Amino acid sequence: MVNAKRIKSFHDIPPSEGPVVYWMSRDQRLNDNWALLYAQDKALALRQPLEVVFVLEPSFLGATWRQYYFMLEGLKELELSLQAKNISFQLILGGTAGLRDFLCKRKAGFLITDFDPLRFKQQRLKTVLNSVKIFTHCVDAHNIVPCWEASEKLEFGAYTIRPKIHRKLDQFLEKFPRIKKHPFGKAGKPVDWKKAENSLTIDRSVTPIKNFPPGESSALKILNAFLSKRLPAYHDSRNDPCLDGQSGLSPYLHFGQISAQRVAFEAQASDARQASKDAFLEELIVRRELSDNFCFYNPNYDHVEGFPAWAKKTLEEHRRDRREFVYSPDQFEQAQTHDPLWNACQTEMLKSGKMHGYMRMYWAKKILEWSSSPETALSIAIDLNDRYELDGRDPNGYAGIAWAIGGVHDRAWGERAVFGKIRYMNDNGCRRKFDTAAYIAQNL
Ligand code: FAD
Ligand code: FO1
Repeated sequence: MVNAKRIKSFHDIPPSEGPVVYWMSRDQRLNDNWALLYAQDKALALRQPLEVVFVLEPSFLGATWRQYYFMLEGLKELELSLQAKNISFQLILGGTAGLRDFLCKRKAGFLITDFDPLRFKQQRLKTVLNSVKIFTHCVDAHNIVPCWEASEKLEFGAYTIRPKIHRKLDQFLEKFPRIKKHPFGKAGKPVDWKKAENSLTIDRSVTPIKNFPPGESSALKILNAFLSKRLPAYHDSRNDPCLDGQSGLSPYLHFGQISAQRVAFEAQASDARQASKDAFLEELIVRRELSDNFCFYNPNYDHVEGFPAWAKKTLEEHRRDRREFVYSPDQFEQAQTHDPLWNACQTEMLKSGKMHGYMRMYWAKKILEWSSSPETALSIAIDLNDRYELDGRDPNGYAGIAWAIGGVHDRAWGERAVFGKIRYMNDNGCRRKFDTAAYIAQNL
């Protein structure tokens, strides 16, 4: 049984005869997926087939071939693992209208989808609910403590959401049952992946990244390597971009190819020292869920209007400050600033598809410093992040950039030019923390 608090219900009408459809989007995996488990529970109780559908958008918030390739390869693996469980998997190419047609044609009786706080995804769900009268449930299969259970409002920072999450963690850190071989219906026709690829209207010049093999089974291998080799030293190494100290899981978490709850279980059970486990679980649970809270309760999560009042005021007061350097979006993109450290971060992102977490802060803050306005800086940072990072267009990205440029989840610091009271960072600070010359040499 799936915890009822993970579920939100729409359309107060009873399920009707017909297959149970799981509209998968954010949680692209077979295992440890509360939305899929819930859909199977319902299909078994109603003695109906279970059908998984994925609405493939021809373009999605600036994503390029780099991210689509990663996603499609993961979905190909998923199609096979669902088939082995006698669950059909369909890719829908006609957007939400295509989904509506599918639901009508299949005479679906119950629609289940996974939760996503992003505006585009919330809007897409509304469009479907307005166009088909079908019993619909939305399951938060991404967060450990469901977003609406963690908090009912926009939180100020990690310090306000942390106690709320910790209070409920035991309640939601439940063991996952396994998906069973489904006894009703049949696996269905194989997906035409070539047709799917050809339907995309994206920029293909940003190419896939070899170092991140896509899919659920690769995600597990990366998790296991992290647990045995890097988690023990995580507390000391995670903030040094010259060391390979982070988990490398963000692309897999972003596409839901691994569950954060599984990662948390395995990290808790590992024999790494407690300080490292605590530091990692703080990022994985508290910081990640804080980002979902930010996007869910603040529809302006990618606009300056979404910054806290004190930050908007101070940025306004410094709007006309003289900038020593002002770069165009192209100069930023091509890593052509005067600062080798910044150019190294940008190059790391262009080439590896994943900038080190510590450098992301420096990278975004310098975009604020060297742009003509906070609005321009925010838009450049989001565009570059979403174009090149494998984990881009994620609540973590919107929250991280809004933290760096707009003081979200932070407090006021000493006042200075351009930044006002927004926390400042410079290369001297970086030099005190790690070997910046080595990082530059690694990436330029
Ligand atoms: P690990 O250190 O191994 O952490 C494990 C997981 O914890 C991460 O995968 C992530 O889910 C979560 N996590 C870690 N740090 C944070 C954080 N600061 N905030 C929220 N969750 C966190 N993260 C993205 O997933 N996508 C983005 O597009 C993104 N853009 C960012 C932009 C800026 C300007 C900043 C400051 C941060 C951004 N982050 C983003 C957050 C963070 O830098 C990455 O999640 C992390 O570096 C991913 O690497 P990892 O999985 O190896 O991290
Ligand atoms: N979700 C979908 O339901 N359909 C898509 O076609 C799709 C494309 C896509 C491309 C890049 C990317 O980074 C994410 C994409 N997602 C898509 C959504 C993703 O699964 C996440 O749900 C959100 O980006 C973050 O919550």
